[in-house]
Amino acid sequence: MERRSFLKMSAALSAAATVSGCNSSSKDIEEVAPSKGATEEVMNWSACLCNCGSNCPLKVFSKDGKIVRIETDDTGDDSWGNHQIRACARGRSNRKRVYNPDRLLYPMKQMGERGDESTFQRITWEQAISEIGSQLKGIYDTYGARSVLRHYASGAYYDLNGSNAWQRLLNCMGGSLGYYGSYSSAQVGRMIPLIYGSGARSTIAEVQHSDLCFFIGYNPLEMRQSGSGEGYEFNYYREKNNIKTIIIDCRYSDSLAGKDNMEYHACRPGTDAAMISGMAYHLITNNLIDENFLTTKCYGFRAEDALPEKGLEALPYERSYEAYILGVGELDNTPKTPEWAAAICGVPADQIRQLAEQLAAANAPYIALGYGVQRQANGEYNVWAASALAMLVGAVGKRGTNTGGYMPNSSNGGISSGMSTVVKDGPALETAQISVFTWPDAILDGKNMTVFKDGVMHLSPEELDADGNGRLNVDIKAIINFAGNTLINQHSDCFGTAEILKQKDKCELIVVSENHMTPSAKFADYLLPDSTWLESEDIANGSYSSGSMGLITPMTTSLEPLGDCRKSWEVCAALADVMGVGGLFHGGLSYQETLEKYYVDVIAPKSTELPATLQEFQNNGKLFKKFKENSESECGLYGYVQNGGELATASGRIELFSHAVDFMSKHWEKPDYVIGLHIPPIPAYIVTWEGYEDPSPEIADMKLQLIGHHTKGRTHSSFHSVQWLREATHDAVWVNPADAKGFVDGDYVIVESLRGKVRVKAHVTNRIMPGVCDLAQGAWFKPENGVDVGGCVNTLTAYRPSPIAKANPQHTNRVRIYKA
Ligand SMILES: Nc1nc2c(c(=O)[nH]1)N[C@H]1C(S)=C(S)[C@@H](COP(=O)(O)OP(=O)(O)OC[C@H]3O[C@@H](n4cnc5c(=O)[nH]c(N)nc54)[C@H](O)[C@@H]3O)O[C@H]1N2
Ligand SMILES: Nc1nc2c(c(=O)[nH]1)N[C@H]1C(S)=C(S)[C@@H](COP(=O)(O)OP(=O)(O)OC[C@H]3O[C@@H](n4cnc5c(=O)[nH]c(N)nc54)[C@H](O)[C@@H]3O)O[C@H]1N2
Ligand SMILES: [Mo]
Repeated sequence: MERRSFLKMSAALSAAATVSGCNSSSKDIEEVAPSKGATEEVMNWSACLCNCGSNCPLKVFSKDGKIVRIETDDTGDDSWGNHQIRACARGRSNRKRVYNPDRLLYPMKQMGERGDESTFQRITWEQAISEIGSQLKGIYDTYGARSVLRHYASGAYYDLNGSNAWQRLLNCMGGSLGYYGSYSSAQVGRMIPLIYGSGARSTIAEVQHSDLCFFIGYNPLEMRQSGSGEGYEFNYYREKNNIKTIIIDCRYSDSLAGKDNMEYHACRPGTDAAMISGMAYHLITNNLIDENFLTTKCYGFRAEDALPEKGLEALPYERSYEAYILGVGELDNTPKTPEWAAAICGVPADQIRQLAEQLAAANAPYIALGYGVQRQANGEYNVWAASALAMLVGAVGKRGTNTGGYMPNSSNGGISSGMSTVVKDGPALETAQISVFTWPDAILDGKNMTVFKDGVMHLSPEELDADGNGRLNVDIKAIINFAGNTLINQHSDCFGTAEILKQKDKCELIVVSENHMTPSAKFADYLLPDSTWLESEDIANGSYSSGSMGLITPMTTSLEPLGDCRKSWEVCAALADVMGVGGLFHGGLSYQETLEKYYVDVIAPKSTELPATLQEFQNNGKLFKKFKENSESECGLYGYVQNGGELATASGRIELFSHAVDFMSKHWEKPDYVIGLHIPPIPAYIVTWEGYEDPSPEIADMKLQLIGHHTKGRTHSSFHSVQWLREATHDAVWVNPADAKGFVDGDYVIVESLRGKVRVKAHVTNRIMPGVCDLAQGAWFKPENGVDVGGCVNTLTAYRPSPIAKANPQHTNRVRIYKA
């Protein structure tokens, strides 16, 4: 598709142009969409590429180059396995998103202080490309690839365009500072390989063989909403097979609401490992454990002999998991009775016993942990504790089970997708990685970040001492932020992070590519207006959580990008030319040619049923859907448990005691905010800063624990500015009636933590347990006189990396609430 020239555009759109480069009126901006081509209504397949785990296909109907309406998938007969992938309210609101008044239309340069929207100045693409190109090249030349970060950002799940294009550009220059983990699942992603030797878990389809779903903070019906997502699939099997389901959550989630055969238990945030320890005590002392599984397949339940061939010394009983639970271990001498657990987690002791009994009685319990439970100050240990629960009852590697500490995944029809960012014949790539969450430290003092203090990984061997410690030695000097709001809104401590980003002598260059004027966009030095999904040609895959139904969508468009928006691939290709790596980046091919080649090389080979060329695939006008029947390979660790062999853990078995973690507990530095156990080598319950049990005087009047769940009204902060969705789901802090002191439902209140204050409406409801409150994450940070009137939960959250993964503890907060 031809992109119109800047001159032509600026003449046509001068009426709509504003200094800030986005429409100033509050009306939708369909009027700035150019009239073009077909006066007849046409339909193009496109997709909703937000990060909910399912790239739902969309039928985009347009006329005169403007979207007139959006429909969702209506192909197939809608029987199971041939079902329609119907988009949720967010997917259906995409017309509003494209024409939203805050849509960015022109490249802009910050002429004042970072964060100040009023001092952006509109510039040409030519200026943007030449200035960014020379500054970025200069940073590579002066500080090296390790000083450049392509920031974590999950806004657009394209195959070819988007983040892949940006990473490809950086890879042409020698790569960039890497990060491990994601804001979603950093703790679980770090822990599960330590426990199981791999990312072991089961697909959601495996629940069909289960007789008991035991979900800890797993909320599939709100966070997997697609018509072919894990939520739909779970509910299908749950209803079909009448599977008893138990959900442990501090919030009565939509996964529970109005369903039969469900049991709910309210557990305080960050205390699941205590509840599980109480269950473990009951299981052990009543001989309800799977002895054979624990002794043959697991390591560290009781004492272990030395394993010299693996370099492991003997494990004395007092270091074992059972000793910890019975109160005769090295960590403490408290038996973890259900009464002990109840006082911490809030689930009554007899309910804890009854939960243990139900689990032991089930044939194939499917235990799963939502990611919210690991987005805690002790997240790693909630993961490990939930895994321990599965081990105790032998609910691993048997049809119908999961591995406990992990959220289910999807087979996605057996077709995965996604463009490789590998550059053929490119330079060697930087290997060093920090945790996804610790980039502010790397801006302020990356040089002194270390393996043992900050969890730095993959330094070169000569940078490490004999123990394996070493320094990063470089500060971040440039940030590329494509399709992310984690610079401010989705990271912790918005006010604190803003102060770090404002220091231009620290990070010298911030480039943001966006569709909307988000809180993070305001911190750009250069703000690049991107075309939206519906204005782009690409291939969309089914993303990562679309259940058993695989999907490939030929994304075509009859729309021109609004204003002077440009697709990222073209921007990166132009930057590559300026930086002297154009040949490596594009090899002389246009975007269209690259997409055609990508289709032939990567997509077409996925199935003989796919047409040979992109053109045929697009002209067919059909989605490619492929349902995969569930098989034993979808059951996590089925091979190890049923057929034997060794896992890639230190002991070769599933670990209830980890020597690798024990090494960390001995060598890693303890941050000054840690108040409980620091990196114990078994799945113990850890008392944390700002957890239920934190006795610190500075939070003595902040009695309420605060979480921020993922709401149906947004995907993170994406869609926040879409008014339809703000009307459909109301943002408010959920408070139990027992905690609503001095205010009533609907009042404006101040929610205050040590980091700052947020002004929001209160929703007084029994759906949140007493002592806990919930402000759904993703609302946009909007400071006014030192108070965030936008209602962003991250104004309240802390930048305190978790113990092992050094990750985001954003559901661990203590606050007070009072009438505004
Ligand atoms: N509608 C919608 N869907 C989404 C997203 C979205 O923003 N909106 N985001 C997508 C992404 S990227 C991700 S990573 C996933 C996120 O999925 P999750 O991380 O699993 O979602 P959360 O809402 O953070 O947490 C899930 C549930 O855990 C509960 N919870 C929080 N802390 C605790 C705890 O300590 N113990 C227990 N037992 N329960 C707890 C919350 O009340 C919530 O109901 O969702 C994806 N899907
Ligand atoms: N307190 C708290 N904070 C959290 C969480 C939590 O549970 N609690 N959850 C965390 C999790 S799980 C995640 S995954 C992160 C998510 O954090 P992010 O990855 O920052 O996700 P979004 O907030 O959705 O921001 C995506 C941005 O991409 C933009 N975008 C969308 N499409 C395009 C495109 O085609 N081009 C360009 N250039 N831009 C586009 C959108 O406008 C949006 O501003 O948040 C984390 N933050
Ligand atoms: Mo996420």
